[in-house]
Order: sequence, then C-alpha cells, then structure tokens
Amino acid sequence: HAPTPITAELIGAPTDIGAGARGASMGPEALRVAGLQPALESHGLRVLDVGNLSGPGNPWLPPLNGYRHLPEVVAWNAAVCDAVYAALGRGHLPILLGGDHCLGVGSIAAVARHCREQGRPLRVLWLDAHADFNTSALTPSGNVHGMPVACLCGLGPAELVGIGGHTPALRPDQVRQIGIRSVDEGEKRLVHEHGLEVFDMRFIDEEGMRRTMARALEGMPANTHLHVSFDVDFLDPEIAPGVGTTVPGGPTYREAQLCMEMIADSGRLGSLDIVELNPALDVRNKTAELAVDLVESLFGKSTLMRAGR
Ligand code: HAR
Ligand code: MN
Ligand code: MN
Ligand code: MN
Repeated sequence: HAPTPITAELIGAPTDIGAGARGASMGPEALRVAGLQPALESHGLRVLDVGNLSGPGNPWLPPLNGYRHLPEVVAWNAAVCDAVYAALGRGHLPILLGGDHCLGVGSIAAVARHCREQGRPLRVLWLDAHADFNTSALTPSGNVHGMPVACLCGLGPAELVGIGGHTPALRPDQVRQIGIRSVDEGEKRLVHEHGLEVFDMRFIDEEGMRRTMARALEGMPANTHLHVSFDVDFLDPEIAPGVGTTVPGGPTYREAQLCMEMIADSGRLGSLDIVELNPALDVRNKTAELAVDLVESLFGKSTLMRAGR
C-alpha cells in the first residue's frame, strides 16, 4: 500500500528582529505569494499553513552589551521553538518561514529536543554565505542573525542558549556549513577552535557541488533527522538579490539545484528553515520564486527524471 504522505507545516515568523536591514519580516508572505504551498502539494506533500506567529515589533535600537534587541530576539525564538516542537510532535515536517536567521536558534533547539527525546541522531546543514558563529565579544554589528550557530553550540546569552531546555542544543560535529564566503576575523578563529565542518566556496570551486554534498551528507545512520537551515543569501546575489546581506560569489542556479536534489536523495529531510528573504530588496518577488523552486527540488522535484535513468 502507499506510504503515508508527509505533512509539511508552514510556520510564519514575520520579523527582522535580528537583522541589520529591515524587511525580512515580509518573508513569509512573499513565499506564500510565490506559491510555496501549491508547489509542495504538486510533489505529493500534504501542506498545513498554520499562519504567522506573533511577537514584539522591531524597536530599531543600537546594540546593548553586544546584542541588538536581545529581549525581542528571545521572545520570537521562544515562539518559534514552541511551534516547531509542536509540529514535530504531531509527526509533521516543520517549515519555518522567516524572518531573519536569528530564528534558527528556536527552530533548531526544538528539533534537537525532539531528536533527543526520540533517540534519533541529528544533522544540521547550514546553507549560508555566513558562518553565523559570532559572539557578543566578536560581533561587528550586534545583529543576532550573525550568532545563531554559536548560540546553538552553547556560546551566547543564557536566555537564548537555554531555549530548547538543554545546553548546548547542538555539538559542532552535528553541523555542516555550505556556501560560506563571509566570516569575520574573530569569528574565523572561533569556527576553527570549535571544529565546525565548513564547505566554503573555495571548497565548492575546487571539488564541485557534487563532492561537497556527498561529504556533507556522509555518515548518517538510517534514522537520522536532517535539518536544513536555508539562508537565502547562500545563493549568488545575481540570481537572489532579495536578501539583506548579499555576498558575491555564491552558488549558481545549477549548483544550488544539485545541492537541494542531493539532500532530497538522502531521504532524511525532517525539518527546514527558509530565512533572510527580504522582499523590500527583491525584484518582482523573483528571489522568493527562486526559493520556492529550490525548495521543490529539496522535496524531490527531480525524482521522476532520475527514476528513468
Ligand atoms: N558576520 C556579520 C555579522 O555578524 C554579518 C552576518 C550576516 N548574517 C546573516 N545571516 N545575514 O547569515 O554582523
Ligand atoms: Mn513542480
Ligand atoms: Mn545566516
Ligand atoms: Mn547569511
């Protein structure tokens, strides 16, 4: 008999509270307008759009003790963590519609908690131009969207680091970063000290996306929960201008497709963040449409073509 279809749960988090530019708060609606739900449905998923979470507005203040808007960042992440954890408890596959990347803390803390309780191994793929491994002492900006990986690994303010109920939520060896090309000086040192596995653009240039993804996905036992945290600035700004912090020299359209297709082929995808989309900087919603196109591949857009090979 046919397997039970996957139910994806779309969770909107309309905030730019951790970002250095306003506008990522419009990300969830732009993804809906770009047809995320019907696109997923066309690939056999059931989709439940649970609407948007709510949280504090953006007071647009300067950093305080190395963090901008920390209480508001904590409030949004607590809401995200609860919603993602509840979705996983229902057996659904949560898709967080950000919002800026500070929300990765709440989302992944929830996933880590779920995996701990289920005794399942967790791997996190961090698709990004940035390592997001800053601390309050190292950050050049105070923007918490530059800090979520550090927070998840236990480096950060107690209110954020403790959000899933277990500190740290992640060990660095559970993370693979892909597409990295902008890391601050102090941040670089910290990434090395903690032994994060980084497949930066130099690696992708030299080895190609195929070998990169084979490496990033290797060694996952069958019951592994794979979480993909997709920062849209991962993509080359020529194809994805609608983000707050563009960095030239990112993956091309085809490289990004292959990346997503190989994740789909792993058969392990259990949760997803789509973050940093900034419609205020986009051109006729094309970055949102590209994100939807890539997410389709993440859920097996190309599998019929492969079946015939
Ligand atoms: N590294 C810089 C900082 O910490 C820029 C971080 C930008 N982060 C994102 N998410 N857009 O990856 O301020
Ligand atoms: Mn399609
Ligand atoms: Mn990021
Ligand atoms: Mn980024």
